[in-house]
Parts: sequence; C-alpha cells; structure tokens
Amino acid sequence: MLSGIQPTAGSFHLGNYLGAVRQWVALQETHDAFYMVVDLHAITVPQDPAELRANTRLAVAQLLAAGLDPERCTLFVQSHVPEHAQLGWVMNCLTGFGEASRMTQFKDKSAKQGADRATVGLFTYPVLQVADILLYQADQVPVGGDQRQHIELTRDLAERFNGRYGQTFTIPAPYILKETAKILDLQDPAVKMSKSASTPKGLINLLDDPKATAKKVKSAVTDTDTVIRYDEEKKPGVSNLLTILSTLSGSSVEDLERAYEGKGYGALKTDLAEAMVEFVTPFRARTQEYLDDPETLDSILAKGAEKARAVAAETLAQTYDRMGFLPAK
Ligand code: AQP
Repeated sequence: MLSGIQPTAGSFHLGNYLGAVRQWVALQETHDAFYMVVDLHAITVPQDPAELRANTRLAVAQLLAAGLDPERCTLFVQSHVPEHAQLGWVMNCLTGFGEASRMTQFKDKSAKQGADRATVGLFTYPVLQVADILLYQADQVPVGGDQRQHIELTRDLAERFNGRYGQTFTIPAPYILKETAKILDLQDPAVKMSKSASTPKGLINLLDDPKATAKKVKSAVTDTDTVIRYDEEKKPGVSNLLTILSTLSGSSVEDLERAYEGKGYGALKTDLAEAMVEFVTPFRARTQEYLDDPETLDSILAKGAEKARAVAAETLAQTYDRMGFLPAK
C-alpha cells in the first residue's frame, strides 16, 4: 500500500479525511503500508519556505491524530527519500507528451491558475506520482476518486517499462471506496469538496473551530424537496450529508433513511453537526499535542524515511540496472 497527501496550509479537509486518510488508518492493520506527506508535489505551486516547513509538520501531526501509528505503518516525508525525484525523471522519459496532457487534474488546476502561471512541475506531477507508487511495488493505492486517472497512468507506465526492460514493477490497483470516493462541496454539491473551493462555506477544514464547522453543516445546500433519501443525481446535497453522517456514525445510509422518515432536513443537519463536532474536537486536541512535541515528530519521520529509503533504493537500483545505467563504484 502506498499513498500520499499534500502539506496543505491550515488543515486537511473532510474530503481528504473521508476519501483517503480514514482508509489509511484501517489498512495499516492489514497491509505493509507506506504513507507520506508529499512536499515535492506541494511545490508545483508557489510555497513560502517557512510555511511549507510548518505545514509539513502540521500534516504529519494530523495523520497521527487521525490514527496512523508509526509502529504499524511507514510514515515519512517525500523529500526525505531522494529516490522519488530520481525515479520521477525516469518516468518522465517514458511518458508521452500527449498522454500527460490528457490528465484532467492538470487541466483543472492549470485552468484555475491561468496557463501562463502553471509550471512544468504541475504538468508532470502525475508522473512523479507514478514514481511514488512504483518505488514501493505497491499493489494498491488508497485514494479519492479524483486520483483514478493517475493510477491508470501508473499502470500504463509500469506495463510499458516491464514490457521494454523486463519485469520490474508491480502493477498497482486503485483502492477507492465507492461511498466516500467524492465528498461534495457543502455549498455547491455539483463539485467535489476541495481546498480551492469557490466559497469557504462549502469546505470543512478539520482544524476549524467546531462551532464554525457546525454552522457550515447547518447552512449546507440541499434541495426544495423535503424527503431525506439517497439519490446522487436528483438529491446530491442531501446524499452527501447522508454519506458523511453514515461514515462518521457507522450507521448504514439505509438505516439513516429509515430513521429520518417523516423528519425534515433540519433534523439531519443538527445530528450531522453534532457528529462533526464530536469528531473534530478530539482530533484538534490530538493534533495540537503532536505539534507541541516537534522532537517526537521529527524522530518518527527520521525512522520512517530510513524504512522507506531501504525499499525505494532497491527498486531504483534495479530500475537503473535494467535500463543500462553503469553502476556507480
Ligand atoms: N472531495 C474529496 N472527496 C474524496 N476524496 C478526496 N480527496 C481530496 N478531495 C476529496 C483525496 O484526498 C487525498 C489527498 O489529496 P491531496 O493531497 O490532493 O489534497 P488536497 O490538495 O487538499 O486536495 P484538494 O482539495 O482536492 O486539492 P485541490 O483543490 O488542489 O484539487 C487524495 O487521495 C484525494 O483523492
């Protein structure tokens, strides 16, 4: 298992947690799992150095607060393992320009930034992601639905390399839970919840003040109907609220539909607001505890990088050898 998350300014959002991190916590029990904070991906857009450093520690603190256990998984920072950039270059040389141009995430992100401001790094970041995954010979990659195309690219490039140079890389599969693949913006349920949301009211940041979070839930956009029923197409707003409550409470969507029969949207929102507050309050406290102890954080990351490098270096050496690079004596 391999997955990563960006060191976003401020906080992870609910989409990151339900779409990805929650699965990471469960999968560390059953898999040899490598999880990383992808600072190399973060610099595809401009970053202030002091803020990037702080956000990287903040991301690690949140992952630990969410339940990652360094005894059960390998937790590290991407730039601590130079093999990512090295294999990234190899993969760049295997990727067609047209193939990279078809990545919808790049199209969306570069359109938001303006074509002149988008960097070459942003263009090739899906290819670096390919290297991230292949270095650990990952079978599965737990991510949200927006990453599906990048996993397809990873499979294509792994097969291309294996076909050209002999069996080297495991072909990975996406691990995407249908229910939480796409958590929607609370104000615009036509789009996914994202840090670049058009209004902050649609985005739930896990480290926000719990009262503000409850308020956002209560002002979530629903529809003019009154029935609480799961229907992604006709009732995306209500369906999104049901998904979130179902995941946080452990009750199935069907059970929730039954429980809210004859009740209005207000009741659903009040209960979801309560469930959110119950979840984020201890999460915030635990994150702060880890942040207050940077030495422990750094020592977790040092051990994680050592474990990750051992695996990554072996894959890279094999890759270089297969391609005909002279061994360094
Ligand atoms: N809305 C979402 N629903 C389900 N999963 C989601 N993920 C992100 N948004 C949703 C998943 O979170 C993991 C980490 O993604 P990331 O490192 O790309 O985090 P981000 O930059 O904070 O994600 P955004 O908000 O989606 O960024 P922008 O606005 O830049 O596009 C991934 O597994 C992702 O699928």
